[in-house]
Amino acid sequence: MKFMLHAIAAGVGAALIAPLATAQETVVRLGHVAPTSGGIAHLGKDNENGARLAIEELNAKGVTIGGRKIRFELLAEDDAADPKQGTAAAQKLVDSKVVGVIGHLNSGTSIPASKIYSDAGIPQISPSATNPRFTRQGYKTTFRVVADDVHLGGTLGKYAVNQVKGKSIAVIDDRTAYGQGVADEFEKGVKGAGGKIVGREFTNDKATDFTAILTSLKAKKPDVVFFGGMDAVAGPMLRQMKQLGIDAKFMGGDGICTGELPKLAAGSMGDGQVVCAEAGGVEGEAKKSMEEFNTKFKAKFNADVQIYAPYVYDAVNVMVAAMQKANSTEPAKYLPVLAATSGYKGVTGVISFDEKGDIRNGALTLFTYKGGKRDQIAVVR
Ligand code: ABU
Repeated sequence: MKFMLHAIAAGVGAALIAPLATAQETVVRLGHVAPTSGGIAHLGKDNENGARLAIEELNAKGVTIGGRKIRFELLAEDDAADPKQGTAAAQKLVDSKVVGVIGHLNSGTSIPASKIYSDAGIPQISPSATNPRFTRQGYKTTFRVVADDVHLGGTLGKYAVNQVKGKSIAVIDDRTAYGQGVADEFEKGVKGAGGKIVGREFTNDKATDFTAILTSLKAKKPDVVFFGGMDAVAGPMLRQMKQLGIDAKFMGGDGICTGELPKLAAGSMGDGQVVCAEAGGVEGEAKKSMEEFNTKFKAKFNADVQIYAPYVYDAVNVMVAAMQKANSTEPAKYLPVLAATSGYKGVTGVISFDEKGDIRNGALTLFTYKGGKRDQIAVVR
């Protein structure tokens, strides 16, 4: 009788009546935004799959908040890494009444979208946007679970001078919020460590021909070339460096530090030639949970993690943990609890947010590539 009343109250026809347990579930929508089309679609899909895995597990486990059984629904949007499409996707999610957003992947989309989420009071956690501006706009709704470009670029700049022993360092960026920002921080790090920048060039995030800028840099005889940008551009750039006979180490931030880079470089990367950094990482005992995640991810999606899927997975879970602690899925109620997150143990390490919404004590993992695979050098803080 209870079952029938519930179904009738819900206005559901008899033929469509679902079992009581399902009928009593409350659907709570979470948004995810990343570029699932365009040059870095492989990274967008990697991020989106991290969110899908987290939500599937939460629904399978069963989450009760405020006395209601919750079924999380993922609204996944493609922003094509384009700032305008990023704000359109953000507005669409707000209009769809999501209670939280994981994303966007890029700094260039996360930053403009953050105003829309802030105006709507909706918490946003980026798993991968590293431009420092993202969390420095004074918005209470903006969080990230990775280190920023000040840390990333600065560390790589010092590393280029002190460990790689670069004597003449060239810098290229793709003029995006991320690429230009991380290249600027790298340059500061090089200079701070007493190193010399012999040239600075730029391209864009859709370019495929770098002959002019590489020829100009070749004349300056760089022993290190740093690229601020993403793997889809770095791969062809490495190929053209080889064709032009530029025998230099190639460095970059997290945007190039992906599983896909060797394929994109199509056999033109020497072992140990590339040095890059993921804007997070785990060491010691904590590596086990990351490895377990990677195995689970591969079994489910028949694909290796590219880079940020586990950070997306943690971002979803840290958001839901705040809802559980606040005993509410209402953004206004769980937002202060999310902001106070401290010591949350995720697969990517311990997550605590500072007053800006940045991760405290964020790690970096330096990698090179050997035999076409990422090879960890060190985790640094
Ligand atoms: N952090 C690299 C990729 C995303 C971005 O910040 O644009």
